[in-house]
Amino acid sequence: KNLTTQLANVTFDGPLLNASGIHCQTSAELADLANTSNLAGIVTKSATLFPRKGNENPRYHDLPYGSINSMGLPNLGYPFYLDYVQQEKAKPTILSVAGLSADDVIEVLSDIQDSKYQGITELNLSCPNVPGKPQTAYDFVATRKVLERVFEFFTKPIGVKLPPYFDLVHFDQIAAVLNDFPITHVNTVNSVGNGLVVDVAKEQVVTKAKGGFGGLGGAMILPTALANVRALRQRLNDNIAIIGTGGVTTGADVFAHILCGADMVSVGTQVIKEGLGVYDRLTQELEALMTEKGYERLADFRGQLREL
Ligand code: RRO
Repeated sequence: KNLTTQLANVTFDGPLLNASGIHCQTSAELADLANTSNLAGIVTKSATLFPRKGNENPRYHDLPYGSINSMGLPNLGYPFYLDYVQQEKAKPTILSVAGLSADDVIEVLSDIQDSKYQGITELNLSCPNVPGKPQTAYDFVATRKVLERVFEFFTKPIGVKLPPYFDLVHFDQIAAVLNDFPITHVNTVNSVGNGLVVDVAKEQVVTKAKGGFGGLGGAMILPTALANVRALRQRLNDNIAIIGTGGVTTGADVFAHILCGADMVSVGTQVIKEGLGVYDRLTQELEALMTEKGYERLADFRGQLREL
């Protein structure tokens, strides 16, 4: 099989990535990803202007049907990750950055622009877990404003990480904004923000920050993720690639993301549940399914979802 796929100026050996935030915060974790077979590229933990410890524990909780997290953007600060992506040679990287303000974003991206890094950057406009900070990409005016500022000076490949949308009008609105800018890709979806998991035995929440409200991931969000990949593929310019993220637990789920139009697919919660061996299993399952269906390459079925 030929599972190669393209994003911006980069060819990846296969479709699978780690979801940002998953096993990608420290040098040791990033080294593990470099050594993980069938992981075609590495996405770094969203990095901010200054290092952050993140929210108080507990801040990640495993569920039978997924996960809830309220990490609060813990990271080593963007210079660490910018240095890392310039060292890493084993596989392509995507440098994820986030800001607590538009000014922070511009400062971080200015340094990336001035650096030697020629790889892909991804601007996270959708972190749900910083107390007092809304998810930027739910504000279409604010999103347009920050992208206008970015593209006044930024000439390297850059995409955006989006939150899930739940109304067709919102897909129209975000696509209308994004189609006005030379972004390389969108990564959809971030966790489903501000869910609330209730431990009935204890009569309490399961994560500490924000009164227990946190981002949902894993199997329970697969239909939401697929809807976002599909709806954005139907609305975005052809030259904007899509990374499908959300709810992948099997090779069939990877196939479904690609069928909805994803160029690449990233895996989060299931890596925490199963370990880094998940990428081998997903690849075997995807290839078996492709064989069964008579497909040789991802382009044979990408975006080909049928309607009734
Ligand atoms: O660190 C987090 O709490 C976090 C981030 Br930045 C994000 O983008 N998505 C998420 O589920 N958690």
